[in-house]
Amino acid sequence: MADSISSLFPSDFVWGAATAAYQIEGAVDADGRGESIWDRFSHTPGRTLNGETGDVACDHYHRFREDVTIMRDLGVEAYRFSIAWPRIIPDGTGRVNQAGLDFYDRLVHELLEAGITPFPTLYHWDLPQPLEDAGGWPLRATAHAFAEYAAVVGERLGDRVKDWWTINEPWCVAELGYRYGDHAPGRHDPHDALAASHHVLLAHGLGMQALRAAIPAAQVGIVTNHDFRVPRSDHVSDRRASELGHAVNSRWYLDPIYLGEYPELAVHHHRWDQEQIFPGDMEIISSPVDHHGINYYTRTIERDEGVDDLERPQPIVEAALPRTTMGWEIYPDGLRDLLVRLNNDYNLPSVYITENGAAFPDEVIDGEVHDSNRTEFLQRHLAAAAEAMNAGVPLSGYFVWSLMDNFEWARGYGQRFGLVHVDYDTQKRTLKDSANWYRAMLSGRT
Ligand code: IFM
Repeated sequence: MADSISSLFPSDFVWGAATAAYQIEGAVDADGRGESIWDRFSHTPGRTLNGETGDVACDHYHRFREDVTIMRDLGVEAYRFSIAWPRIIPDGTGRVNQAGLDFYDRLVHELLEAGITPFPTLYHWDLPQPLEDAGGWPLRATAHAFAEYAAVVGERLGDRVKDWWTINEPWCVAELGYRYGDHAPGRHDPHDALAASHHVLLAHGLGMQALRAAIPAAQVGIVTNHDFRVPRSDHVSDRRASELGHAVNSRWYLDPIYLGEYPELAVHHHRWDQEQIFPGDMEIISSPVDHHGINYYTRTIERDEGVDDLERPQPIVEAALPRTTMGWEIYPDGLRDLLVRLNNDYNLPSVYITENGAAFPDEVIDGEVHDSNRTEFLQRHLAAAAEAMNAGVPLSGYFVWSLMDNFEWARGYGQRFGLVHVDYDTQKRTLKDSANWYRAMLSGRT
């Protein structure tokens, strides 16, 4: 089975693993790092499970060499990690902290020595707290601060790093951070969420310009998250609800990038007056990306709550699929259908699946972790990805989320997504069976 999955993909397909800075690095006070919104949020009582924080996490800041060695031994070819803005520019703008840059320099060096291609993300949610104090993402100036930060990082690492992601999951930044308050900075303001979403997209566009100015050969793109929307029934009102969900969750970010405008359906739904859009913004946001990262975990079944159940036909989808410990249904077909739909709608550039994986209640027993559920999850999603590729989606690579267990944001350390188990008391890394499967699959490639 291991090598039959890899044989579904071409020989130049990129096989990777992914993490993010605040979820693994720890060392929040090391070498001049500034405070981020996640430091402030996780230290605020009641915000995260059991008050857990990323203060230590996987201590990757000090153990990155061991972690790169693990990746090399697994045969991982590419590593998607994120750079912590507060390590580089602790106040968000202005003074550059060379020691922060030095850390990523060492990491990139180690990766390249191991034959692993770095695919860094500039923003995976750890906004410098001083920028939030000044207004955060609802403020236009934050997008310009991001471009300044992108230029600094590009100039330092661009001689060795060619593949870049600007922003991870803009929906989460704007909606979880500013509308629902589940994530840092924990605000609840629909108006701010809309402003944040526009400024995050603007930051992406300005960040691309900055990276390209610093690195002529840069390949730059954005990473968006999508739960595949499925109508509960074939009833017209459910299908409408599903389209609205898709417009709010996915088109809100993809239409501006590929079509240069926000989707009217969702603009109307949000009653957004678009006052934050300045002349020229949409041209900046829609300047062509070199590649696109898609994060996929599950589906959402949409229904129109306004219609009496008795009026509708029977559901055409079963809602009782097995779930991960996140409570997310396991629905591999959604990955195929999502990729095919997005490619039809936008004629996508080179696509990477930049996150896909599952949290399960793993246990170390006699030094081993028997997570056949995770292996099966990955196999089924890879098979679905191959189907999408065969249907014409220009798929270039796949990154498992995640290389190792880590801090799952407001859900703390209870959710284990890793190929590698982390004992948070001892920092011992243990390869799970899924990691051994991934290695066997990669070694069987032709
Ligand atoms: O852990 C997160 C990651 O930071 C962003 N995408 C989803 C993952 C699982 O929730």
